[in-house]
Amino acid sequence: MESKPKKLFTLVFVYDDHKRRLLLGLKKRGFGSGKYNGFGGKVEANESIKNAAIRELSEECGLNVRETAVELGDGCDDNGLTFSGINFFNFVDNPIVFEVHIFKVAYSNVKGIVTESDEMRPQWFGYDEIPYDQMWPDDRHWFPSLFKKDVTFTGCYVFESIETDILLEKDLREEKRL
Ligand code: 6OG
Repeated sequence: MESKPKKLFTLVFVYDDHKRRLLLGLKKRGFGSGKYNGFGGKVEANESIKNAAIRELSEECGLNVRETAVELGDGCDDNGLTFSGINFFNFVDNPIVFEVHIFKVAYSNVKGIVTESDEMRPQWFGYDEIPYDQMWPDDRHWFPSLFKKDVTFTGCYVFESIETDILLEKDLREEKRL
């Protein structure tokens, strides 16, 4: 995997501890269509990973991070965005590895109205009702780490093919948040 070139992606999860619910989007088209996921996409040239995360969140579900966070959580930055981890996705038949940078943000730290976009249909799910059967198979492996306050994680996942959901290998490491 190390020898393959990598392409940068972002993924943002909006959580609401007050109502114990998580916002996911049903991908309507393209890669991963029919699956629920966070909001994200490719990092563009000359764009920071964080700015790409903020842009994709806004484009795909209408929510914008605040200039100044109102609720400060562990590891959250001025906008309320918390870096949570990085997943590497290697599809055996694909020459490029996906490097996905994952963030979370409290619902109190975003503005705007949750809005369906061409790409995503947003939907809230209770923390105990995450629809893993309609998500990428890697998600149930690293999701628990996403919700731990004191760790960040690095996941490495090998899929049989870019066309199928067959997960061949998985590896997850947690690091203590500084
Ligand atoms: P666009 O095609 O929308 O970017 N992504 C994955 N997310 C999960 N949970 N599991 C995977 O396992 C994934 N592979 C890619 C990264 C695609 C979006 O989908 C994410 C991006 O946010 C294979 O531009």
